[in-house]
Parts: sequence; structure tokens; C-alpha cells
Amino acid sequence: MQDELSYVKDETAIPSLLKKAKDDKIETVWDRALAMQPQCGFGEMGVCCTNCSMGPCRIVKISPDGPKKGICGATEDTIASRNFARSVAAGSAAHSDHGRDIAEALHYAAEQKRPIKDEKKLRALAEEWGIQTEGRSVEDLASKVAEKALNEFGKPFGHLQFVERAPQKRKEIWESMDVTPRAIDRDIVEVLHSTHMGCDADYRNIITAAVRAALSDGWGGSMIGTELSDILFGTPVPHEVEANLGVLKKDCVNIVVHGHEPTLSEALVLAVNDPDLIEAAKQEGAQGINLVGMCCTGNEVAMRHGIPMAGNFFQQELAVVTGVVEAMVVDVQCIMPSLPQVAKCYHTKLITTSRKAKIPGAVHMEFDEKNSVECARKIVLEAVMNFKNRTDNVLVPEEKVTGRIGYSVESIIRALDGITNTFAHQSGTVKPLVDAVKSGVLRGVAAIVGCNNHRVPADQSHVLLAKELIKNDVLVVTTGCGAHACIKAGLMSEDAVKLCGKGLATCCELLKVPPVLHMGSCVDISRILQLLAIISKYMNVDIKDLPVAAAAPEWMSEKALSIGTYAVASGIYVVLGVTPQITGSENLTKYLTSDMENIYGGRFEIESDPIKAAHKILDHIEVKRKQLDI
Ligand code: SF4
Ligand code: MSK
Repeated sequence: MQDELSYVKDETAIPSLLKKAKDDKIETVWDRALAMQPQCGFGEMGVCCTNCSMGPCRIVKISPDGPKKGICGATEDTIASRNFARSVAAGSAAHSDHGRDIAEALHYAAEQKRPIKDEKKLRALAEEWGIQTEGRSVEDLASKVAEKALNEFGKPFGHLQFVERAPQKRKEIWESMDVTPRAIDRDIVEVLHSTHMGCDADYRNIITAAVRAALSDGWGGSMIGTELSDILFGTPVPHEVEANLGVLKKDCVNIVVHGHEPTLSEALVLAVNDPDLIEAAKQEGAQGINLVGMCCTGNEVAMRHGIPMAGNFFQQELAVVTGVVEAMVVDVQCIMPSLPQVAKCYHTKLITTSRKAKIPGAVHMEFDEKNSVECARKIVLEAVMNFKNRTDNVLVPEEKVTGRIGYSVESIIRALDGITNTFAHQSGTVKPLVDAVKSGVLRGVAAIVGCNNHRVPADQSHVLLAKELIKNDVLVVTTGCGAHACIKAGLMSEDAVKLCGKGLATCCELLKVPPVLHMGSCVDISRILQLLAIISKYMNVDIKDLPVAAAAPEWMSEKALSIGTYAVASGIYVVLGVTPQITGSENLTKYLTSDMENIYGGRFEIESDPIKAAHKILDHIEVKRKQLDI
């Protein structure tokens, strides 16, 4: 264990920059986490309520004398479930609003006759949605698909179109529980309504509403985000990429793009290749312009363009601490409000670009989708002109690795079918993957997703969990900050085969794939749903019957709670490495970690030890294999 810990620490590039931060008197997330101790016990257990101005109310669990009900009479079950449901709704809103922005971007791209990269995927989706494709131009079709996607947010009747992608048995379960997602905005609004003071007080019913909102995310907003991003910007195919903070270059203008939506980052990719801007950078004394990505925006541009992955959630402040970042350009989600304070101590410009996310102390340059390239050019020029302000106080860590990424559903199917070319729509089938699982060469598949959290040494649980799973012949798929953690630890390189069990190693060597497959950003967990749906239909079983599982070992965001909830409601066993704020209600905790399995076939498990988590996943996979008689 000790060796493993030091291995993970070395790979993160964090220690050297943390030391520099201390020397430079920069406060980081770890300092603030320490200053926050001890954290509020009521909040930790989810039994604090501020839903009306009679509160705040809190339920005292540790002594028999304290209040056991809020002033209105709400119990610990009501309060904890309302808090949980509101977090799920916020997470679903964040992902889904991202999806809506992509649909709008597709609409404007069609209107302005800008390139639409994956016409084949566009036509396939149009057909899936019942849009007449024959004789229609790409722009016309894109416009129709965008309109139909935008209608998914507020349509008055029926259910979400992507529900039809789910296996029949899954749809029946949702129908029987009345959780089939109807319209994305409506399902989110309903959670906010029903958890208003004096409305729903039944924790089971509150979680049912949360499940509907979460399914609206996974099989709605996120899936729209992924599918329409692929159509507009291209469906990822496998390729090599560099990762970790060592991708920053001392002699170049460094621009870090951070956040989530690919619209901004795609425009930046074009702008940094503009010869005039490159020349301007040279005039300023730089060798060129180096665009790198952070968090999920980093995943988006790495997956489609091979832009280096600078780091994940806990590396954002440290990227600025290197002293070589001319601009950190952010849009929405997972952006620490501390960044302008860190940037102020160096020459870095923190540039906010979304009206949804302004930060005091940042420069705001609003990104306009209708004028995307011009906006991006202005941002890049701002960075270029900042190069001359760099001081000598710089430290670029040496840590940098190469990994193979780009595993969209289409790429995974092709790769595992042994199709080695890189045409996005060269078709294949899931038969080889299913055969490998049935024969036992692969025991199953596990997803490792989610963030960093100060409660876990950065990346440690992601990496230890992934290593234990691949050692036991479980293929790992990953997204978000988990993907950054895995690539930094070398798990997407050829060498990672040495860490695999015999069966998985043979598959990886034969098919030239790493044992940990990078499937994209947080919204791209919808790719995992889609892959599972395809496999389930092929095997004529439900998702809950498959030897698969998911884990969010270092999760922190409300989006992660939405993801976990839609995964559970899709029939998946989900292990959380950080305890959610629910434990003040024994009923709610039991409902989420046990009862839901009887209803949906999936449930939450809470396990902070990554090795134990891996073995719980392995046990779950073996149970499912036995039930399938394979
Ligand atoms: Fe207290 Fe009830 Fe108001 Fe919540 S809704 S703050 S429990 S009175
Ligand atoms: S960026 S939600 S810290 S995975 Fe998607 Fe990372 Fe979690 Fe944000």
C-alpha cells in the first residue's frame, strides 16, 4: 500500500507545485480544506434544512435531547431526501443545460452553413428520431435535429426520445415506477417544486422524483450533449495524447481551457492555429501557442483533436502556480472561484466566457456562439499579449505521459471487433466483446468516473481501483477527472498491459487497446449507457443482468450525484468512495444502498477503500455472471 501511495503521488505532479505554492504564499484547495475542519456534522449527515425562513433547522442525532423534527415538522427522512433530490436536480440541470447549449450551437452552425463534422451520425440520429432524411441537405437536417433536441427540454406530452434506446425490460421498470423521463426541464422543475417547504414529505416519493430528473440527464440532456457534439465536432477515434502538467511549455504562450462545453474549446482550437496569431506570438518572443485542456473541456478537445490533457480538478490552481500560463479560459462547472486570487500572484489572466459563470477578479470576455471564431481569436490575442508579463518565477513539472484515448461507442465496438482503421463509422458488432465476457477471458466491465475530493489523496482511489480491476481481468472505461487520473498513472499506455490479468492482457495485446478506455467528459457517461443498452439488446437481457458496475471513488459534484442516480435507476451497481450527505436518515440510506436494488436492479454502495471497492465490484460481477450462467 505504501508503495502504491508514493507511486500515485509521484505521478500527479502535485507535490513539486504544492511546494512552490507554499513558497509563493498561495492558498490552495488543500489549505482551505484544512481550515474548514471540523466540517459541520449536520451538513455531513444531510439533516440541516434551509428550505424556508423558519429555519435553519437541524436534526440532532447524537443526543436524545435535541430536536428530532424541523419547525414545520419535517423529519430527518424528509430533510435528507429533499437535500439529496435537490442536488440531483442541480446536477441534472448542469448537464442538461450543457446539452441545450450544444443543440443551440448545432442550430447556429446549420444556419450559418458552418462545417458539421459527422454527417453519417447526423443522418442516423435524424432517422432514429423519425425525421425525413431523403433529399435533405446537411444544414436542413442539422437544423431539424437541433430543433427536435431543443424540444426535448419542454415538450408537453410523451417521453424523451432517447428512452427508446433502453432495453425493453428497462423501459417497463421505469414505466411501472412512473419515472420514465418526460421533458428535461419539467422533470428538474418537479423536484424543486415537490421539495419546496410543505410539499412532498415521503422520502421514497422524493427519491422517485429525483430518479426521474436524473434519468432526464443520462438519457436526455447528457445524451443530447454527447450525440450532438459528435455530430457537430466529430465522433472521437483512437489516437495518442500527452497528459499531466508537464504538457505546459516554457517557451510558448500557454493557454489552458477549462470547464465543460466543447463549443468554446473547439473555437479556441481553430484560433490557436491561425497563422496571424502564431506570428503575433512569435513577435512577442514566444516559439508558438500551446493550447492545453483541463477537466472535462480538456477531455473534449483531447478526445477530438489530441490537445494535451493538462490535468484534472485538483490541478487547476497548480496550473497557474507554474507561472507559465498566459491565460486560463473557462466556461462553466468545476471552476474554483479561488482562481483569480491565484492568478493575481502571477501574470495569468483568468478569462470567464459564460454569462452563467462570472467570477470576481476575472476578465470577462463573453463567448458568442454565433460569432465563435472571432470571440476565440480575441481571447487568444489577449493571451499572446500577456506573454511579455511573465516573470522568472516558473516551474513546469517534468511529469508527462502519453496514452491512447478516443473511445467513443463506435470506436470501442470497432476496436473490440478487431477493426483497426480509424474511419469513424466503419461498423462492427459487440459480438466479440460479448464472447470475451461469456468465455470468461474478460470477467466484466467497470466504469470509473468522477472528480477529485480533499477527502482522498488526489487521484489515489481512481488509480488503485482501476489497477485492482484490470489485474482481475475487468475492462475499465472512464470519463471526467477519473480519465485524467488514469492516463497520468500510465493506465492508457501500452505498458499498462503488464498490470492486467492474463485474459485482459491478451485482449489488449491482440486488439491494441489499453485496459482503461477513455470515453470522454462527464456528459459522455451517456456513451456508457448507450454501450450497455446495445450489449443488453444483443444479449436479450436487461442492463441490470450484465456483469458490469460503476464507481465514483473521489466524487464531489452535484452532477456526480445525478450520474450515480441515473446509473442506479438504469440497473447499475454504483460504488461511491465518498459518503454522500444522507447518513442522518437511516431510512434514506437504506433506500439508496439496498431497497433500490429490488426496484431498479441497481443500488449505491459506499466504500472509501479503493481495494475493497474493487473487490465488491468483482464480487458483484461474479454474481451477475452466475445468474447469466456464464
Ligand atoms: Fe425548518 Fe421545515 Fe423550514 Fe426546513 S422547511 S427550514 S425543516 S421549517
Ligand atoms: S470535470 S464534475 S470535477 S469529473 Fe467534469 Fe471533473 Fe467532477 Fe468536474
